[in-house]
Amino acid sequence: MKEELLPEKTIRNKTFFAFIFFLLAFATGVYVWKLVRREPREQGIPTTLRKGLMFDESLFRKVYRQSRLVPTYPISWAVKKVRVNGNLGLKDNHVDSATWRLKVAKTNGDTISLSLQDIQQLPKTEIVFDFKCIEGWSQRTWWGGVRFSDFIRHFHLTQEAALSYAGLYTPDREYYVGIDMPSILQPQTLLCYEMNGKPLPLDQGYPLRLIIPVKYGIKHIKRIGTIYFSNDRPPDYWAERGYDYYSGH
Ligand SMILES: Nc1nc2c(c(=O)[nH]1)N[C@H]1C(S)=C(S)[C@@H](COP(=O)(O)O)O[C@H]1N2
Ligand SMILES: [Mo]
Repeated sequence: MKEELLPEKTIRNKTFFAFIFFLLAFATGVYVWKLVRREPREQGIPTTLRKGLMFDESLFRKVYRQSRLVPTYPISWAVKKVRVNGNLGLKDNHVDSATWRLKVAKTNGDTISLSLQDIQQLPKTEIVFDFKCIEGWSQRTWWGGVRFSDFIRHFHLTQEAALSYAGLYTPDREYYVGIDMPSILQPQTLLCYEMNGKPLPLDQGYPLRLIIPVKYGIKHIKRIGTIYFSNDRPPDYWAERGYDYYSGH
């Protein structure tokens, strides 16, 4: 049988068109990149890229289920020496557990003031999980405290929990986070007062911090002063500096 060879001219034409196509694709890529770079910036990020991040985030929220639990481990698997990271809002080294109060702003305008004992009289929950920081490290650590959802029920904050977000800040308001309600009500989220079976060290948020295993470290605010609730996104220290507001993993 005679082989059907493509005529030389056809091959030359095809090569030529492939080359032109490649050139156009490359030029388009460079052009789009230049446009994006010239765009106004939102928190230092060009708006188009920012929109990409927002899209990722909304997708994440849709996929997320409140019932999703992070893996947990036996206490003996927890590290003994827990890393300290971030000290915003922790300047005061003289926190007195006798006079310290957690303030909870209710939707009717009232503020309730709770002592450490008020919180510790609720059932204690302990967890060992992989604490992950966005800087790229993770540590298997052991924490104890009150389930946030138990706290809501015990102090009759059901109207508050019907809103979309909880906001938390340190007594000096230097560090603050906003958390979507499904994540803060997830059963592994703790108002935490113990680490490795002992009261929290000062630099780890004494007397009370948030442990929220479904989120990265930035959301685990140390030394909570005030908790409030709202349908608008509460301000968030690291989201204001360009990090993902949701910060789930
Ligand atoms: N008040 C306060 N809480 C904070 C921070 C901070 O700077 N100030 N840093 C966050 C970050 S980025 C991480 S990774 C964790 C670290 O918690 P650890 O010091 O107990 O390891 O705390 C979070 N909570
Ligand atoms: Mo972090």
